[in-house]
Amino acid sequence: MDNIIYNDFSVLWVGYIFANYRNSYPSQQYILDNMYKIPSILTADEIIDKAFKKAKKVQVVVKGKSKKDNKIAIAKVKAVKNTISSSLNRYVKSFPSFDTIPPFYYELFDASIGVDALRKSLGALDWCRKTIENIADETVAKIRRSDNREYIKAQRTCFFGRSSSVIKQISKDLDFLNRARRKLLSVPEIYPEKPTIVIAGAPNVGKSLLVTQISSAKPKIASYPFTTKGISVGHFESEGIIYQVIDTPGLLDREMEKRNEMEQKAILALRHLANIIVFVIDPSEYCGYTMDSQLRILSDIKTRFREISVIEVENKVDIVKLDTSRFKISALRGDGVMELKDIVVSNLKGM
Ligand SMILES: Nc1nc2c(ncn2[C@@H]2O[C@H](COP(=O)(O)OP(=O)(O)O)[C@@H](O)[C@H]2O)c(=O)[nH]1
Ligand SMILES: [Mg+2]
Repeated sequence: MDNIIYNDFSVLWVGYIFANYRNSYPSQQYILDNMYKIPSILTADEIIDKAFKKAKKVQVVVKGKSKKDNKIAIAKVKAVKNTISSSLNRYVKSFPSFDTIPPFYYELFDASIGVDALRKSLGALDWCRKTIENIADETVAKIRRSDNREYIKAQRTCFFGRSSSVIKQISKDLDFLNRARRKLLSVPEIYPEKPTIVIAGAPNVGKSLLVTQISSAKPKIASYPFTTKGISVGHFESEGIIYQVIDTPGLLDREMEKRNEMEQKAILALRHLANIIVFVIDPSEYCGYTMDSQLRILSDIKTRFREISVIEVENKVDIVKLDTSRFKISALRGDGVMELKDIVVSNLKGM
C-alpha cells in the first residue's frame, strides 16, 4: 500500500514539474501527439472474448504430475486477469490529464465530451481493473491450496463468470470512452501557446479572404466540435515568431443572444485562445448586414471578451470609404493588409 501511494505521488510530481517547466502547460505538440496515441477501445464483450481466448491458448509446461491441475488453472486465471488489466490500464493512461491541459482544450473537451463524465468513466475502468485483480488473487490463493480437481475447476469457472459480469458493468463507460476518443482525435490543430489573432465580424464581410491574405500558406480548415463549419487556421511569421490567424465561421458573426449553450461554450473557449481580435466591418453593406447590426455584434464581442483588445477594421475600401478613424483595408485588392499585420504584431508584442 505504501508503495502505491509513493508511486502515485511520484507520478504527480513528474506531472507537476513537467507542467511548470518554463511556467507553461505541456506543449501543444505533446498533447496532440499523445491524443493520437489513444488506442481504440474494445467493447465489454470484446474484452471478455480477448481475455478468454488468451486463457484458452495458455501453455503450461508442468514437470511431473504434482499440482498439475492447480498450475494450469492458475495460469489461465492469470492470463484472463493480465489481459483485462493491461487493456484497461492502457485505456486509462492514454487519455490526456485534464489537470494539465491548456484551458482552451479543457473547455473544448468539456463542451464536446464533458470532463466530469470522462473522469467518472475512467474511474469506473480503474475500479473494474482493481476488482478483477482482487478476485483473481483470491481465486489463485484458493486454487493453490486445493487438491480437489472439481473444486479447482469450479473456482476457475467462477472467476471467469465474475470477471465477465464485472466488465459488463462498465460496458457503458467503455462505449462512452470510445466516443470520447473519436472526438479527441478530431481535435483541431490549434496551438494555444502561439500568439493568436481571431478574426470576427458578420458573414460575408471578408474574414476568410483576410485570413488568406495574411497567411503565408493556404489556411487549413480544422474541425471544431461545436460548429458544422470548420474553423480556418492560417499562420505567418514575423521576426522569427509564428503567429496564428483563426477565422471562426458561425461563432463570432452573430449576436450572442441567439446562441445555444454549445455555441456559448465554444465562444467562451476562444477567450483562452485569442490574444487579439480583429473585427472586420463591411461599410458597403454588400455583405447583407447593416452597419447597425454589424456594430451590435462588435459591441457583443467587446462585452464577452473584455480582457482582449479588439482592432476594428473597415474592409472593402475599394467600394466604400467612410470618414472614420478605423483602419481601412481591401482584402480583395490587398490594400492595407500588410500594414494591418504590422499593427497586429506590434500590439501583440506590447502585451
Ligand atoms: N469588393 C470587395 N469584395 C470583397 C473584399 N473582401 C471580401 N470581398 C468579397 O466578399 C465576399 C465574402 O468574402 P468572405 O471572405 O467569404 O467573407 P466571410 O464570410 O466574412 O469569410 C466574397 O465574395 C469576397 O470576394 C474587398 O475588400 N472588396
Ligand atoms: Mg468565411
